[in-house]
Amino acid sequence: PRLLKVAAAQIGAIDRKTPRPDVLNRLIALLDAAAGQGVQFVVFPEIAFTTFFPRYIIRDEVELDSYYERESPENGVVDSPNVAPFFAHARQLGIDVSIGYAEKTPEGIPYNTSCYVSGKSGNVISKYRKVHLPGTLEPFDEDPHTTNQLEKRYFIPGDLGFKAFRAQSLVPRGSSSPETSSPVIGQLICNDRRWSEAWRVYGLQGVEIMCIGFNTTAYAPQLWGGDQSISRERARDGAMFHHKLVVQANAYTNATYCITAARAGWDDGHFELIAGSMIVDPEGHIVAESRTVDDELVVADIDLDACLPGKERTFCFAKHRRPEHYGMIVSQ
Ligand code: CDT
Repeated sequence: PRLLKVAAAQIGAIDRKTPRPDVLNRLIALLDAAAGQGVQFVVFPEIAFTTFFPRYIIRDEVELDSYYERESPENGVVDSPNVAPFFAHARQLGIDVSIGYAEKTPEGIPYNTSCYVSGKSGNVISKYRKVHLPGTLEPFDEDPHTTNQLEKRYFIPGDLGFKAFRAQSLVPRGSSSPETSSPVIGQLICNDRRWSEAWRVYGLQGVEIMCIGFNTTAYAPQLWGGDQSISRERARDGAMFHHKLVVQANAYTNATYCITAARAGWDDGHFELIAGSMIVDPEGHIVAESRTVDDELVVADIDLDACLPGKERTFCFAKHRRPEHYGMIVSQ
């Protein structure tokens, strides 16, 4: 067996005006809770250090710029005082983390990004920039209570593709050879999880743990299509159903574990985000999930070797895939 203890760190409500140090302290408290339980790796949500700002039309450039992070040229880690103590703490505890943030490159290009940082070295081992940006460029209206989804306005689509990597800093218990026993990791961000093409590209690279942070609006009929008169309860249930459906199904068809971490709860008292932080096994079963919409750590012991039956039998790509018939997927 290749045993690891892993966690999803769910983060509850963050308002537009919540002070940044408050969020930082909550993230650090979740790291401490993880260390207390012997967790080796924690997945945090998409845009974890602030509220989910793409829901607002923000015309004040200073406020807008305050949501983006710049990276240190030395080791790729975000070095702003609002963020750096998080990475320093993870390193102190020796915990690997995957966490999302709004990135601004030195050239000023904005991406919705997630980095994987080693708890041993404190270095960024890999980085992913969200490919599938949902929503619209223009707001539906200027009503401050309207849930907009303006990611196409505030980010450009990621340019790094879907690059799996072996996290050699994450060594299964009892193993002495990180080169062969450490997990193959993939990262997706929120809306990406609805696109099976993205999962398959990771599946083809032998992914064993898919990490997905998300902010999923519970009630936004103008975004989710279909029934415009849907009740809040039915909309919330539907959003949760589709979240679980895509994660469980794609974990199964790619024979991989998946750790999903939600930004959840009621931001500003009226923007509701679903919870649904969970750890899903390579057969598609949920092995642990959140019970609240608040800050919460979801922990599980996993055995990476549980990916083998799916990869060697039902979904042995070398034996059963028929790529000669899949051309339309990349030509259109
Ligand atoms: N953050 C994010 O990507 N949220 C989207 C909402 C989609 S709106 C149609 C999601 O897929 O959960």
